[in-house]
Amino acid sequence: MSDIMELVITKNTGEMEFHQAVQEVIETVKPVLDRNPEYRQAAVLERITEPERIIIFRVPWMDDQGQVHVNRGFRVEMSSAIGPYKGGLRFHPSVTLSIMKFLAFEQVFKNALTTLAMGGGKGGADFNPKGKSDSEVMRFCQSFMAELFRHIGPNTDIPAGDIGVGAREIGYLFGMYKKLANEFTGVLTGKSLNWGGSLIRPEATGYGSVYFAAEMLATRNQTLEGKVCLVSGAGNVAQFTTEKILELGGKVVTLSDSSGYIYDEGGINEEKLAYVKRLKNSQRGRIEEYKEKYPNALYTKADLTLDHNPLWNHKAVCAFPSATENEINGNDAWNLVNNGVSLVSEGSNMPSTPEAIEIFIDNKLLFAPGKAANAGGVAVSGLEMAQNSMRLNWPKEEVDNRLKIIMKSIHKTCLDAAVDYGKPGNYLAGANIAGFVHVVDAMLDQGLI
Ligand code: NDP
Ligand code: 2IT
Repeated sequence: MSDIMELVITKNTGEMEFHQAVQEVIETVKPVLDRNPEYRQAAVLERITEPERIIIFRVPWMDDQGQVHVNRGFRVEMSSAIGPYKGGLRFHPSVTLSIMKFLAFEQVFKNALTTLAMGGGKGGADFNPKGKSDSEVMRFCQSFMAELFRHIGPNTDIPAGDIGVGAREIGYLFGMYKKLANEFTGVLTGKSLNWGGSLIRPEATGYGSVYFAAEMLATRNQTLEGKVCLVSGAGNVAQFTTEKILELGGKVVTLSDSSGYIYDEGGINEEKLAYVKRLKNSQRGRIEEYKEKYPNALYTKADLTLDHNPLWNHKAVCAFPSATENEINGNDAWNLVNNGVSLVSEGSNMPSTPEAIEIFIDNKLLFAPGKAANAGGVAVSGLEMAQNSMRLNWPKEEVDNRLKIIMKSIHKTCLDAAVDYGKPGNYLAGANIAGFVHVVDAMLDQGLI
């Protein structure tokens, strides 16, 4: 193990997800340090693995019965080398400092790949929005923002959504920020359309992941037409990934939530997808209900005692993990390979374990790491910030076009960096190296800060 990795593990005891994200980057950027000894002298690895600032705070709130609850809120401001801190907020019971730090770390390189001026950050709370009333969610969001507002701003730190934070939560968070700061600014992205949001922002992560997949397939003279795809998750990213795959002629046969997954051999068509959107976004129901509406589908309950996830064990050509981290382990990766999957585009952040990634790369799959494949979401957040600054809204076609151009450019950047460092076709190395060089060069320009 490298000295720097030992240092990161010692200084961040027990933060397994953070270690995992750092280890991957450190391993892939080693050739960059070997070629540029001045980077070592400037201790760039030590600097980028130490967040610029971490804010941890108490979030007390009252439920509908008058019972008080306390959650823990976080904002990790990882790097402002190329722009103000930018990244989502996650509300999920599994949120820990380690999860926040891994996500903030990934965000730094992802944002650099978009070519927009955004540093990296992430935040959230160990709050579970599931089963809570709208009023409870509102009170939680208001309490969360009552502390966060003093640390963020349209030129300082601009949060957005992530797991458990969608249009409803962004609305409540924005309302409280506006009241406390007494200003109406683009301090959050993912806002609703009628008060400052951007067209295509809800679609952007999923669409971007599919645009990236289409670019990868084009390098082998293929398209998505007729290809069977496995998609995990049933939230924002999974829904719009499915929508774009259908538009490009592919067939989606799976979707999931944390309770289980459905397999619909006939394919999830537009009508079925519209049902899933209603089920998940307004009724806040479970994916299990899909099989009551469409009885030909099979539902399998999640079983955490298994050493694999059966969702990844179906005949298919493409896989789009779009739920959460470490959702594809080594066994799942072998199942994917043995079922004929030749492309994996990571819509979620760090969905593949290091073992799974090694299997994908050894077996020559087209493998797009999350920081490249899912960068479309934050890219359109950047476009939302630009529109807010100008106080105008671009039409849908313009934003979608810019998203396509950005995903195409990230794809090329990854391939070029991979070739430059002797790893042709390795998108993981390419994404990490290109993002890293962009951020580190900006840090060095700005002196020892
Ligand atoms: P949503 O909250 O909209 O949906 C998340 C989906 O994943 C739900 O179906 C949820 O199931 C499932 N899920 C969440 N946690 C777990 C878990 N621990 N185990 C199994 N299933 C789980 O979130 P998003 O779609 O926005 O986010 C999905 C992924 O994409 C995350 O990794 C996020 O970081 C990443 N991402 C999101 C972006 C965005 O713009 N929203 C941008 C880039 C990346 P359930 O309904 O049971 O909770
Ligand atoms: O992981 C991510 O890139 C996001 N959740 C979106 C962040 C953003 O600021 O739009």
